[in-house]
Order: sequence, then structure tokens, then C-alpha cells
Amino acid sequence: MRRKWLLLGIGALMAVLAIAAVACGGDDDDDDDSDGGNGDAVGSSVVNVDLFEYQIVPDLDAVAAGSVTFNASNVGGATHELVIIRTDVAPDALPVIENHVADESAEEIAVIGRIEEFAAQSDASITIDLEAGSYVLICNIVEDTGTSHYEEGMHRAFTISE
Ligand SMILES: [Cu+2]
Repeated sequence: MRRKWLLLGIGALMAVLAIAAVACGGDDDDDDDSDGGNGDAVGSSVVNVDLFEYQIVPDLDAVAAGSVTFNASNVGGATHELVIIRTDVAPDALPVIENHVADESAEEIAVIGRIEEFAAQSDASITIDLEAGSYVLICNIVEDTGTSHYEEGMHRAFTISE
């Protein structure tokens, strides 16, 4: 009998600790809010992106505004890059000049970040602050043969929410 009461007591203690842990978690959130909306309260997200011929496949299509890390894996057989563009234009309708997306000169798109060309079967990453809005992820490589990775399909819509 005594052992049973001891177990009940431990169970009750565990329940109290669990409630206390939840309550403390809530307090932490309140503290963050009271910081006055500085950088601490902004989210940070990680997006894993596979690139291959000829697709860009992120594991998430939308994350919250704030610091975003893109961990890119080139799982294909050719060199690729990852360009993060802010635009309201549809992913497959970006302005193109000589098979490239006109990433530097077109007014309707803004290049926010870029992982420069990286080799097949290698990884690369970038961390950037992104505001809420519509984005497109592309690879803008055009091979000597004229093959445009963008025109072959390496574009993907991506959303940053509030
Ligand atoms: Cu590519």
C-alpha cells in the first residue's frame, strides 16, 4: 500500500511539473513580446531544397517572415545555382533575355539572394532576411549548348507569410 501511495505522489508531482513547464513557456513568449518587436521575436526558418535536371523542389512552399536558411542540395548531374527572387510575376513568366531570366535589369523582379553555381552532388546554403511577399526560386544557368535551366523548368513559387 505504501508503495502505491508513493507512486501516486510521484504522478501528482509530475503533473504539477508539467503544468509549471507549460506555464513557464507562456511566460517566455510574453517576455519576447515585451521586447517591443525587435529582432528577437522574428521567426527563423530552415528550408531544404533539392535541385536537379530540371526542377527545384523545396520541402516547404511557405515560411514566416524573418531569417530564412536555404540548405540547397544539388542531387542532379549538372551544376546548378539557387536564385531567390521577389516578384508578383508567375514563376514561369519571368522576363527572359537570351534564355536567362533578366535578373539584374527587369523592374518587376528583385533578386534578394543567390547561391552561386555549385557542383553536382554537393551542398550549399544561404541565410537571408525575407519580408512577407511572393517569391520565385530559380536556377538561371544557361549551358554552352543553349540549354536554359530556367526554361526547362527550374522555377518554383515560394511564399513568405506575415
Ligand atoms: Cu540549374
